[in-house]
Amino acid sequence: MTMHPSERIVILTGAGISKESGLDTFRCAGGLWSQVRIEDVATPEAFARDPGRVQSFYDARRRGLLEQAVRPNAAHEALAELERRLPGEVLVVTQNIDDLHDRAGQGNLVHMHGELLKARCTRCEAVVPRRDDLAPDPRCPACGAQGLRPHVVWFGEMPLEMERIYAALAGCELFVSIGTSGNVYPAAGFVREARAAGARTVELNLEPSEGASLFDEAVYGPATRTVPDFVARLIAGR
Ligand code: BJW
Repeated sequence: MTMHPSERIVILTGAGISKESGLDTFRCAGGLWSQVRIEDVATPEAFARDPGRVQSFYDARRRGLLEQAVRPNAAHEALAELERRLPGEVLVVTQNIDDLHDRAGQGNLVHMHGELLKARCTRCEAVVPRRDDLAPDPRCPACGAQGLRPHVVWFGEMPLEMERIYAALAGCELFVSIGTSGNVYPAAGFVREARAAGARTVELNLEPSEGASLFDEAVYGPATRTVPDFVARLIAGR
C-alpha cells in the first residue's frame, strides 16, 4: 500500500454535497430510500433475485447523472481548490457514486462506495468505464461473459480502499464530514477514528447528523455556502 504521510486533512463527503447539483440524497424527505426499498435495489441478494430491477435503478440514476444540468457545485469546487492550495495534504473520501468531485478536479479522492460510471464483471472482476445502460445484460469487454453489475458497494459488501482510508485517519490532524447523515458504517465511524488520532473534527451539514456530538465544531447550512466559507477560513488561517 502507498503511504501518504502528509495527508493531514481527511474530508468525508456524502449525498448532501451533491444535493444542490440536482442529485437526490437517500434519507432526506423524498430521498431515494423513500422511493425504493433498500432490500429491493441495494443488496447482493436483491441483485441475485432480480438483476433487471437493480440494473434499472442504477441505469436511471446514471442517466440522471449524465444530464447537462448536473454539474459540480460551489462545494465540490471549493474542495478541489483546497487540494490545489495544499498539495498532498488533503484526502477526500466520498461515499457518493457520482463523479462530481472528479469533474471538479479533485485528484486525491477515494470513492469508498464505488462509481456509477463504472461497471464490474461478476466473472473476471474487471472494472470498466460505463456510460450506457447496463440492462439488458451486456458482455464484459474484458472476458466476454454476460455478468456486468454496477461498480457500487451494496449493504453487506466491503467498502473500497479501507486500508488506505484508515491509514489516513490514523495520521490526520483535521477531519471534516460534509453532507452525510451518519447512518451508514463504516463511514459513520470515521469521526471516532479521527478523534482517537487526536484530530480536530468538524461537521458541515444541513442539520445535525447521527454522530453530531462527536464533532468539535459544526456549521449547519447548505454545502454551497458552508464549504466555500470553511475552505476560505482554512486557507486564510495557514
Ligand atoms: C445537506 C444538503 C445540503 C442535504 N448541504 N448537507 C452496525 C455497526 C457497523 C456496521 C453495521 C451495523 N449494522 C449494519 C452494518 C453494516 C451496514 C450499515 O451501516 N448499515 C446501517 C444501515 C446500520 N454497512 C454495510 O453493509 C457496509 N459494509 C460493511 O459494513 O462491510 C463490513 C465492514 C465493516 C467495517 C469495516 C469495513 C467493512 C456497506 C455500506 C454500503 C452503502 N451503500 C449505499 C448504496 C450504494 C451506493 C448508491 O446506490 O449510491 O451507499 S447506501 C447509501 O447510504 C449510499 C450512501 O453512500 C450511504 C450514505 O448516505 P449519505 O451520504 O449519508 O446520505 P443521506 O441521505 O443519509 O444523508 C444526506 C445528508 O446530507 C443529511 O444529513 C442531510 O441533512 C444532508 N444534506 N442536503 C449539506 N444542500
